[in-house]
Amino acid sequence: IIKLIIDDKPVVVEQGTTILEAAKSIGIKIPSLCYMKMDDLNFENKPGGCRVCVIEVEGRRNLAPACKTECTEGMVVKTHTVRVINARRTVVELILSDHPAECLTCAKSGECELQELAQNLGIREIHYTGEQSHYKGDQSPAIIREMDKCIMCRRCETICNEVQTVGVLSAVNRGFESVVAPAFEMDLDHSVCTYCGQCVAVCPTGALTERDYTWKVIEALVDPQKTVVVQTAPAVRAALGEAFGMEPGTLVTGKMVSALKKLGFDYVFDTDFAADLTIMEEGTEFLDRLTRYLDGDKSVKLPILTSCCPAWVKFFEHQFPEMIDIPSTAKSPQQMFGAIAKSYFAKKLNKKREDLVVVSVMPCLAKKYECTREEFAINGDADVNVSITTRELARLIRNANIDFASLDDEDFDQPLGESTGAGVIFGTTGGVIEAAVRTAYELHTGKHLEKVEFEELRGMEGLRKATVDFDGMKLNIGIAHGLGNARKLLEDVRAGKSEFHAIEIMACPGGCIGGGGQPYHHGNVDILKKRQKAIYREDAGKAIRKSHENPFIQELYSEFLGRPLSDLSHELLHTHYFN
Ligand code: HC0
Ligand code: SF4
Repeated sequence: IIKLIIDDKPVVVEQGTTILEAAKSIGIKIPSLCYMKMDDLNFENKPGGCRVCVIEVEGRRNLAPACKTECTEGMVVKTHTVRVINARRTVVELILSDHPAECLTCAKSGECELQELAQNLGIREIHYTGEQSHYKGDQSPAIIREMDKCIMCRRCETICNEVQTVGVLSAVNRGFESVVAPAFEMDLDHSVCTYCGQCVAVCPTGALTERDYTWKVIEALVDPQKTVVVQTAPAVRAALGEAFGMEPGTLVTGKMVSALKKLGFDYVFDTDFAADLTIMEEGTEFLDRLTRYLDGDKSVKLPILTSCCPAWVKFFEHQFPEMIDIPSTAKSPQQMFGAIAKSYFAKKLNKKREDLVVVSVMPCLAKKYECTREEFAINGDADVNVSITTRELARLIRNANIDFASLDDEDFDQPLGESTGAGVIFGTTGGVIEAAVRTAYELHTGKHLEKVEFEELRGMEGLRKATVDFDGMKLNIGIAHGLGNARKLLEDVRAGKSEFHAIEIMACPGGCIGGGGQPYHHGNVDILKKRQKAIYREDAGKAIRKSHENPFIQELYSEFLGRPLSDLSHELLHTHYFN
């Protein structure tokens, strides 16, 4: 235990604590730019490069970076002396001297950590001039890289390498030429990038942003020939409010529906409906595989892996190509929705599939890429035409001058807008498998499931396991979020050491609530936890909480699909993977 004084306040900390963390523990915020830490998610970036967090330690001649300096007994620290502030201003001015002055039009304006810092330090003039460096950027279907705006904080590199273990981004070249890029500075879409968007989620500036498709949506909305249908992902409702200044964890489902109707969508539907449909297909597939496996059928493999997260799908296609027969063949809810909207629903409207534009609102960047995959189109007409993020929806709402906070709640349209609590919890890590268990239990045992909450499947631990009792049959379930954690489970499967019957994997830390398209969390994991709680609240408030009890899902099967895994279900709702 170590005692020290920071800005005249006494602090007691454990050995090894940095001054930055010690100050934070007593409510003193030392500004930083490269430093970011998210405890529960195993993410820490502290290259000590930017020097914005410098502080003064009594008795020491030089200023010290708070993120790299450990507390020692009796230390006296000042975090905001004139000397410190002047040093910070110099540092930030130097960074700005090699940064494009494009704040007025930058996608990150208003949420840029560099901009905020410059404002807080009162910088009105840059005293350092000279030629600015220029780097190659690129545009993929999901992510835009504008490397002139990169400040070499290395957060993207750390999250891509250490948390996601994808390893696409690293610093190349030296000195003034150095830049964070894929190997050989190739474009992201030629690399093994999964489009998880976690690099975008932690980028402090506008160097990494989502590819914005809001104009594509507006074009569709004003086209009188088109019927425009929108679907909203489970995690969006638990975060959209933040973009309008609401507390993290505020549920805005009804206001979101209302805003979408005001924007002019012809039908406002719910991806959660398709999540229920996914459970019907994936749950049945699981039970089928399990029964055959238990009967000794050697051609059947377990565990089954969930397949609804497109970044995860891209990850295993690149990294575990010999195992592409293990994940469920069920399409993701986004894609199931598109396929049903452009067949079953188009038919109900008496329209051709090309007359419909399907827009999805997702917390995710990889969904932008998923909907462009060839197998999800017929004759060049994609099942889902445009995918926008929670942040882009917020922009559309502001664009249209809608006062979000004062909107009344409205209900989704029918029939593709009705969902159960099981569909809602897809938005958080552990939710997909919990939803699957609720349905698989009843289908397998023929018994009524009294308690639908499976606490053992919930939480924020990166890797979790639980055993669920199916009336005497013990099912081992694994859960991973973050691709590095997924890799660990997959390596066990490859080595034949996996103890699991079923595994849920989500690429983003926290699951979709932590998606790369959500309002920026700026490293605050509490925000993710609040969103997670909100998701479980929405589930608890639903009258129906098991996917197979959704009356509109039942109708879809009786009117159209027949039964789960029928020929038509296979054609519309299942897919295959590529290596
Ligand atoms: Fe998700 Fe989904 S739960 S991936 O995180 O499965 O993006 O929210 O929409 O498709 O439903 C994202 C969220 C979805 C899909 C669903 C799944
Ligand atoms: Fe890495 Fe994900 Fe960013 Fe791609 S999107 S570079 S995989 S962090």
